[in-house]
Amino acid sequence: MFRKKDPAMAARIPPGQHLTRGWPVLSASPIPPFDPATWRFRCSGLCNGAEWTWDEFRALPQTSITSDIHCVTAWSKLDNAWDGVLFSEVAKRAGIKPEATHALVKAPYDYDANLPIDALMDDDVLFAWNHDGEPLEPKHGGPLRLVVPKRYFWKSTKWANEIEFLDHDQRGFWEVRGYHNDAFPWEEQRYSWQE
Ligand SMILES: Nc1nc2c(c(=O)[nH]1)N[C@H]1C(S)=C(S)[C@@H](COP(=O)(O)O)O[C@H]1N2
Ligand SMILES: [Mo]
Repeated sequence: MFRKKDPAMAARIPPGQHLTRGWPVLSASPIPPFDPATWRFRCSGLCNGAEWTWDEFRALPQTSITSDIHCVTAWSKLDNAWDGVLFSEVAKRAGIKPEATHALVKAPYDYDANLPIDALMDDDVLFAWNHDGEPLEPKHGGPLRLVVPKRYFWKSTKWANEIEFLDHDQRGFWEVRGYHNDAFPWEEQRYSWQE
């Protein structure tokens, strides 16, 4: 039910945000085709290197996390149940090197989003294949998307298929187009001019 005036829920809505019904779709590209036979997830840059097929990736240890979504276009959606694998688990298996301080999480059509490794290693950051118990719909990033609950939702790369580990920060798709590098919703870090 949509309970706009529930104080406990209101306390979970950052400044300038409102609750949405449903789940809006925001995509800067078409939906990439997904073929489980040819799909690969790769780790590049400052790590030993890794590559998983879809079946191999799905066999990684599963975690379930419920978290809130805050999109910079001002909608928030509470209590999303995600199943997937922790970013930290993937990074560990890829043999992340100590020099890695940042990463870009990438998708087809040149989408990427940058974050510090510390942020990505948080225990609520995962690559999700299910939402509310159902396989993630292609329009929402299926088969696999990153979920970073503590940042605006553009940091949560849909159709994620690569992590590039870096020893410096490098702005991603929206971060070079006028959006904030850090993107904390509770600080309303929306635009790069605020930095
Ligand atoms: N690959 C990719 N990931 C993306 C985007 C995109 O255009 N391409 N849009 C981002 C933005 S701006 C938001 S708000 C969320 C939207 O996710 P949704 O469409 O599932 O609501 O995905 C983020 N991840
Ligand atoms: Mo967004």
